Amino acid sequence: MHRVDRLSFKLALEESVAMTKWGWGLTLGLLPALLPALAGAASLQLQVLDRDGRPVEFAVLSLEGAGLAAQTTGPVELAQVDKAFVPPVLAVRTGTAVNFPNRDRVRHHVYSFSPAKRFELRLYSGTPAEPVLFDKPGLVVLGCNIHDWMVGYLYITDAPLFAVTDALGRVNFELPPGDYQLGLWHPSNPDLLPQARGELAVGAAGLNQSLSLEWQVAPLVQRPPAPSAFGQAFEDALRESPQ
Ligand SMILES: [Cu+2]
Repeated sequence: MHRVDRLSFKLALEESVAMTKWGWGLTLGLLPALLPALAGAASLQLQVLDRDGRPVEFAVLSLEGAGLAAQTTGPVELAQVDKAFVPPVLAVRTGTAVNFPNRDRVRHHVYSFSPAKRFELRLYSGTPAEPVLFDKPGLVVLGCNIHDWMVGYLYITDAPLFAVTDALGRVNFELPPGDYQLGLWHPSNPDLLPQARGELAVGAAGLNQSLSLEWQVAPLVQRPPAPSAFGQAFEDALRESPQ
């Protein structure tokens, strides 16, 4: 009895795999017709390096130019994990709502005093019921009232295309060949201001370009400062005192 059941289950499974394969073939065949805008897309690969040639992670690269359709952003989140903002840099389009889930067992109190968005999420656990709407372009620096060392950056942009560099300092855009104005922002930028990086001519064969910053970039760190001797003695005294 058991064996028969298993056999029929296996047959059903094989049938569904075959269906999936067939389904894929059909989908792939239809894709070019459904996405005419991407038919002539070229690949633009950019890599950001610092003065010493080290890859720069968490740089925001943005592109503007005629014929670029604005990319849509779905629901977005910027979490708190191990008492740090994750990711430490998030780029979103103007008008995006962002959730700030707290994945720690301690509570956080997230705030910003930046002109692009002043807000405060009072001491909380879990995910606040309402996301925060970022309706003006600009930079929003995030902090936590409880953990002074936590710092995060929300880069809000009107640019139709943008991306944040990975650990190798790289981003990759698929876009129609053309001329584009490139913008670059990173928390190490002087005065936290974005930089215009000139025009890029992307041909049908695509473009692979590296961009060098004129300064050194240290990795972003969100960790409590090492306790001083006094601080440590204070902590120890707290731990030993009867509650
Ligand atoms: Cu906190």
